Amino acid sequence: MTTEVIKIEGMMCGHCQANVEKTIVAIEGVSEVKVDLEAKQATVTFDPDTASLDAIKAAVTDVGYTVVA
Ligand SMILES: [Cu+2]
Repeated sequence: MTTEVIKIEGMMCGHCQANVEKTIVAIEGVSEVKVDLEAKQATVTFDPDTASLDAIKAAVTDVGYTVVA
């Protein structure tokens, strides 16, 4: 398991936060995700053999948010 922090722009409210969490946790290999609205970041724990950081970032982008790091 590895834990990465992703910086996300565009989350305005609790709905956005829940949307991003739901999107990331649905990815195979992801075991835990915590989205901090104030800090504009998601802390994601995943199995790097199954999920990739690129795939997680792409999924966040797909639902309409901007991954900045
Ligand atoms: Cu929102």
